Amino acid sequence: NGQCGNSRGALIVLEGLDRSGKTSQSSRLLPYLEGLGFPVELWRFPDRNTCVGEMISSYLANKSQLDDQTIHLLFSANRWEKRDCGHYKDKNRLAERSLMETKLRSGTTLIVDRYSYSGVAFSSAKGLDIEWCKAPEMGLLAPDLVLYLDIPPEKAAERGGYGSERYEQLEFQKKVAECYKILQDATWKTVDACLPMEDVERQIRESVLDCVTTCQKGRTLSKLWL
Ligand code: Z5A
Repeated sequence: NGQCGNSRGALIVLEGLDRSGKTSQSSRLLPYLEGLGFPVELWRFPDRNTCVGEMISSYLANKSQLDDQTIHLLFSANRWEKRDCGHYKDKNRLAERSLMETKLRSGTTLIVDRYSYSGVAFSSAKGLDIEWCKAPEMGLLAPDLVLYLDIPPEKAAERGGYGSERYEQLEFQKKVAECYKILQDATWKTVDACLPMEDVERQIRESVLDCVTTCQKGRTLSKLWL
């Protein structure tokens, strides 16, 4: 779907089970790329700072109840609203290019901690149909690179233990891991997340540099699952 032939930033997504190290690694990646002179921003989903994000946060903290379909659509809406955030052509019409796309095309690399794959993996692990789960994600921008931080659920559970948030249970995380496997495609790079932090970081840096360089040369920007 993409038509871009120009230099741009890369859309890099980190995915993986709870406690796999996504937040640690994305916050290490940011200063690394900045240090090399690349414009870069760190995003994360869910973004709990929007109205939709507040509803998600309350659900995750078990302070509110929603049916599985509704929460799935809210997670997805949270990605769509960030995509469009604040970019209006005039007061009635959305800009043709989203905030995310504008950033990428202006040369900013986005490191994104969780994206649509989390949405689909967590909801399909509850038993929702995978194609139904993918549908509201279709048309969002497709990542250039998905770094999947691979860790056995048992090992992840040992890291600091699970808190009180919904989904932080071993049996459920096992199902999520199975669902993630189904979603893997050519943009995925699996990283052994059991290694020490610095070794994981080294593997990630290599793939990210490759990806950022390719996007600078004008890699096509495409849309997810269309
Ligand atoms: N969810 C959903 O259902 N649908 C969606 O569309 C989206 C999300 C986007 C909240 O996500 C929940 O929302 C999440 C999925 C669901 N539920 N679960 N499970 P979140 O992103 O806000 O929360 P999280 O994913 O649970 O983040 P987390 O707990 O912060 O995990 P992490 O970022 O992968 O790990 P970390 O914070 O970097 O590290 C965890 C601990 O491990 C910490 O003590 C580190 O020091 C340690 N660590 C990290 N790496 C290593 C290595 N290599 N060795 C040893 N120790 C390490």
